[in-house]
Amino acid sequence: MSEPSLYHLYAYPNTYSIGAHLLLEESGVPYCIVNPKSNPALTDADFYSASPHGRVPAMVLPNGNTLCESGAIALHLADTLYNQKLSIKPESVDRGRYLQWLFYLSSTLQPEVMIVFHPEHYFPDNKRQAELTEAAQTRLEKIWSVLEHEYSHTNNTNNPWMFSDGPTAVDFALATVLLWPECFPSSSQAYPALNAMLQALSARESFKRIMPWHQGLTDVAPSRESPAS
Ligand SMILES: N[C@@H](CCC(=O)N[C@@H](CS)C(=O)NCC(=O)O)C(=O)O
Repeated sequence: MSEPSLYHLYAYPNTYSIGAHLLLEESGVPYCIVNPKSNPALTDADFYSASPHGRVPAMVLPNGNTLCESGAIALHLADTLYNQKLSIKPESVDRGRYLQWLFYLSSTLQPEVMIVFHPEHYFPDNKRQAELTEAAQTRLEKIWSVLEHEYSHTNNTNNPWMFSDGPTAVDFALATVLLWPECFPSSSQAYPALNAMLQALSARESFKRIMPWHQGLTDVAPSRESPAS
């Protein structure tokens, strides 16, 4: 691949790439989407040097450094882009809580999501896969109630985001999973605050711009060639 002069996001539609894609869109930086399964210019060696497990999201930053793991990408982009508007700054009293929930999404929520989508990674037979999936769904219910409590507890009625000054990387990372009906029962009345956050996100231009590709409605992945004015 040629020398990076912009952010290259390795992404497949409707995956953990959504959070990073939203951050790039929101911040207005030049970026392009590289789908490792359909990009002839990308070698396996390039992709695996950025993502040792061959997973998305992964990135090549404009300085040529690579990055993988959705949580690390979210933290890094939010801290370095858009005047840190999508981050909780290190000096803020809320920084610890921000990190807590970012890590919670990767280390408590994500393992259950992985089981729901890929029980075959854990057991070969259908019966044990079904039992494991059922256990993961029960654990997801607990996770949704913890997050619902956090969103309803910390926000006033006019603010759907986790923090009071607007959306941050945490909201985008969480929304990625809320979009997956296999994991989150958005029709349930049990999670009004989480649904309100998802609704607020759906109204944003960044979301409207990227989701047709993630939803399979177009083959053209939205990218940005020059900085947004
Ligand atoms: N821990 C990783 C998980 C990423 C992940 O599992 N990505 C999936 C898509 S959501 C993937 O690339 N799967 C393709 C594969 O495993 O070959 C992260 O948070 O970035």
